[in-house]
Amino acid sequence: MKNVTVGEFIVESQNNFPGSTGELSKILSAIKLASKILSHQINKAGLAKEILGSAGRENVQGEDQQKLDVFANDTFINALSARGVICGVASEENDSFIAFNDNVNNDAKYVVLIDPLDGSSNIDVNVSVGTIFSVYKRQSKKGSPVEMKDFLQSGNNQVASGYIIYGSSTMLVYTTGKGVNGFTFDPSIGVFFLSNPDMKIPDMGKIYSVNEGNLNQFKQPVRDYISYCQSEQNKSNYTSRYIGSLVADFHRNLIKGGIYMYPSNTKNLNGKLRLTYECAPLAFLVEQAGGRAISETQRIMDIVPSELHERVPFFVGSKSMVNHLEEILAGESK
Ligand code: AHM
Ligand code: MG
Repeated sequence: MKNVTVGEFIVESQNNFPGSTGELSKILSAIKLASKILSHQINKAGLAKEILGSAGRENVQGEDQQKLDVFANDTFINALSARGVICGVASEENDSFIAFNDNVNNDAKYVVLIDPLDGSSNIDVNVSVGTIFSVYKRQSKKGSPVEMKDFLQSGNNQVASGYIIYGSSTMLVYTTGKGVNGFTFDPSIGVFFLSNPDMKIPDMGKIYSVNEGNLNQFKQPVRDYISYCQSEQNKSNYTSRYIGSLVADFHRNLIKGGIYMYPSNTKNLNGKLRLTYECAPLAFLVEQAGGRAISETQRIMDIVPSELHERVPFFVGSKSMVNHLEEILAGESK
């Protein structure tokens, strides 16, 4: 197979859109650059003790920030602002959005939402972590300061979304609304190569992924679905896999087929995951790969966030599995 780099692929895809200004390509290339820097840090985390552990402060959701959370956040924001191609960014690690109000960025038409380092509590034990991002066109007037409404758009408005998984190898997987493509990083030459063209999630899989430690706190329909997967009659059709790192769980299920669930529970009425930084980008991507993503009541992509750090119950994966769960949630099936 011809070795296509992500840079070549981005340029080739841009040529398929006559009149394209190349701004989206520059955003993707800024994300690519930041991910290489972060990948390098993550890979040597076990050796460089000064980058492991807590940063000694909490983020807006009251979660302990790791030093690598802070490093990842700064790296992505600096890479994105330096290219002058977005007018603002909202990050899971910041209280509010950051407006890039200098002359170069203010004329830009895109904003980025990002979870710079998802699953960072897994870093200290050498388990895969990830970055999740999405790109939207601003709603406010070009040239004016970016506004909250630019970041609170329904997932349907996404122009691009994707993730980077820092696993046994580092991969960048993204969509611009024309299918999903995956690129694997070759650290010896510092380049991402196209390794998984036109990714499709199997319509049905064997894997269900959920934190079963919370089982007794889930609503009855979700418990019914899990019981169905565990039942004697289904024991050879289903198996459980849960890493506790969303990108890694999602990536495995995308390739093998499966369903990932973070339901509401009695402690967290909207679950744990964030609509804007985690659920909407993965929903766009999974739909582009032929899968589905829903909350307990609706399609994730249709939800208009009312605040930046909004949480939502999240069920994502193979179409037939999500359809089945949806029927149980709606009381139409057992
Ligand atoms: P984070 O954004 O603070 O890293 O939290 C999100 C992570 C996901 O990666 C993962 O799927 C989930 O939290 C695991 O939560 P739990 O430990 O409750 O199962
Ligand atoms: Mg996260």
